[in-house]
Amino acid sequence: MKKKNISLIGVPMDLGQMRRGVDMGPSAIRYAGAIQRLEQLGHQVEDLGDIQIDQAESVHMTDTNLRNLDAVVKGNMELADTVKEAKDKGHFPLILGGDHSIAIGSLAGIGQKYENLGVIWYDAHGDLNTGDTSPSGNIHGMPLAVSIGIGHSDLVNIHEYTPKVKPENIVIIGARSLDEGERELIKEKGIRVYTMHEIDRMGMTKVMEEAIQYLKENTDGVHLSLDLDGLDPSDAPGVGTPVNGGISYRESHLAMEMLAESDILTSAEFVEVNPILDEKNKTAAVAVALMGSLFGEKLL
Ligand code: B3U
Ligand code: MN
Ligand code: MN
Repeated sequence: MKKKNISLIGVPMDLGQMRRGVDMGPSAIRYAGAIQRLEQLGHQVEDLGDIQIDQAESVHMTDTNLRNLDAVVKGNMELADTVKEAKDKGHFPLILGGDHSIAIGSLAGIGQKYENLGVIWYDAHGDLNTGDTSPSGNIHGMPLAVSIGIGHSDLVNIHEYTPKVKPENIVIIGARSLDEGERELIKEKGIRVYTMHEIDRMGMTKVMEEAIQYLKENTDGVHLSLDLDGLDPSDAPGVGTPVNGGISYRESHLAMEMLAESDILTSAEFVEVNPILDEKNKTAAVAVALMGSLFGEKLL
């Protein structure tokens, strides 16, 4: 793969859900050796530090079904600015979460640079809820809906354009927990989804071959949004909403290696690492190992 100028951006966001600790994700991933791993592969890494996020204790609830809406909007606006600046320099933004609500800012910053941005959403969940369909009010269950232009206007209109990505340019991989409203949206918008059923049936090789070929033919840049809960909880226990029956560590490495080979990615994020729920920083270490494969590490 081509050597990249990577801009690393930490987002200690925990306001998109209710469990504390996911705000420590960026430092856990740095501690697990992310920067060294990328530099060893020959990439240039510029660590931009962390985006400022309000402390949960000082955030006041507004009168909506969206928990911590204003503070989530604020953090994502700053993230979108930083991501956009990195893209303007021709860098590869690599964003470390934080809960998955940060994908709203990531995609807002990236989306305006492409006519046809593609997105790989590697996740146990669809993250396609709105304030009306959400069972929890947690914004980390909404970022994909927001990015296709559906949801609260304060979220949808960050950087004053919408949608950030077209539904037909999205590929969801690893889904096994979808709410009713999410299923309806997937059908209505024709979003491509490889659930665990397809992964079991076709194998990860075929899934990734199809996904990569589709995105190569139809998009002009691809963002990987990797939620660690896409992996099985036995491999990635440090996440807020684990769902059994997930993608294995090995299948995930294969997926990352195939993405590296294709060299289609133009940005990526790793989210939902929660060190408080983890076993000795195992999940952050998994994230870094997967980053290695994603950025061109080979066994031989
Ligand atoms: N779909 C549920 C649960 C959930 C979504 N994303 C995560 N959990 N990590 C919701 O609350 O929207
Ligand atoms: Mn998610
Ligand atoms: Mn998830």
